[in-house]
Amino acid sequence: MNPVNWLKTCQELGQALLDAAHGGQQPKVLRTTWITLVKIVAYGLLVLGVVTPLQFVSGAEIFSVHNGNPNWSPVENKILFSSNRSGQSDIYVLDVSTGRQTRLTHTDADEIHASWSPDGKTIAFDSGRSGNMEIYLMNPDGSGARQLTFTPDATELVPVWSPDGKKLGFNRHLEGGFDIFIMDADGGNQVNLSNSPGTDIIRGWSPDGSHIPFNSDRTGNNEIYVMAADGSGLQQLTDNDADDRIALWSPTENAIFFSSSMDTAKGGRGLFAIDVDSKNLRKIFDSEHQDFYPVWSSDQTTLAIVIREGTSSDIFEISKQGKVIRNLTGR
Ligand SMILES: [Ca+2]
Ligand SMILES: [Ca+2]
Ligand SMILES: [Ca+2]
Repeated sequence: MNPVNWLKTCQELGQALLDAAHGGQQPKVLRTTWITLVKIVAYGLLVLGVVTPLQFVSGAEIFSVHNGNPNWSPVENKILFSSNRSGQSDIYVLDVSTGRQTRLTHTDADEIHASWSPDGKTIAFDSGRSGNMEIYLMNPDGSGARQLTFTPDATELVPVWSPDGKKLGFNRHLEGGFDIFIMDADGGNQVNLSNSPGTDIIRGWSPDGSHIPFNSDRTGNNEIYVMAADGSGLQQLTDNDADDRIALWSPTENAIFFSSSMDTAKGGRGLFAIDVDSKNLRKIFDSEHQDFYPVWSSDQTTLAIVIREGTSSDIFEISKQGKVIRNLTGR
């Protein structure tokens, strides 16, 4: 590979990494590439005498345990999430009432994002078990996995169910970035909805299924957008220099909740809500750390969020008023 192509590949993988990195884990192939790049840079600093050998060795610990990517069941008090506690990423389910955590996938590959079907009877998830990230379905106990996408040359991430349970939205990495696709729940009729330069990422649908909120860096900076579920009627909601991503529609108001680096107390990331019609913006939550993933509970009374502190992350339950209730995944 010539240096120009190598650099381009690194840039694409770096972008893919950023878009996978929202408080969860990165696909193993991306993480491996990222670690290799970090090692090359670290070795250069070591040779130049900028870092000591001890600092060089401890750099291996920069990827520690992440619990992230929560998805609250629409019908039960249970949260799907991903964790790399076994050495690579798997899907777990947390019973919020008892605190019991159960591992659902048992592969050497990464499973990162999972989503309950509206009736709670099927889980959609992404996995690298075929050698490349694809979209799968499984039963709520982790049995009966079936593959929906078959693209050895493309990365698919973050399957999310439409509210009627008939469609799945997901992100597919094509030349130049991720695009938002929808398909039937059996994998048929795959359509590219965003079809734009840059990276577009879906995390969920509007509660009535008519619209899709998403983030896109098509202007050169991540902003929050909304489009109709057929891809028409594109509307840009945020316009700022901050990194805005992880757009999730509130079930209780006509507003999109998201994570942003704008106007945060300690220069990290906070959670915000923007009204779809008026574009009025308000801050929901701002810890001293990096805050991601404002996911509503099934009874719409609390939220599960991800707080990343340093190099690890956990899932916390917070009140609607932005008060931390408890750490759901911390030991
Ligand atoms: Ca795994
Ligand atoms: Ca694929
Ligand atoms: Ca922005």
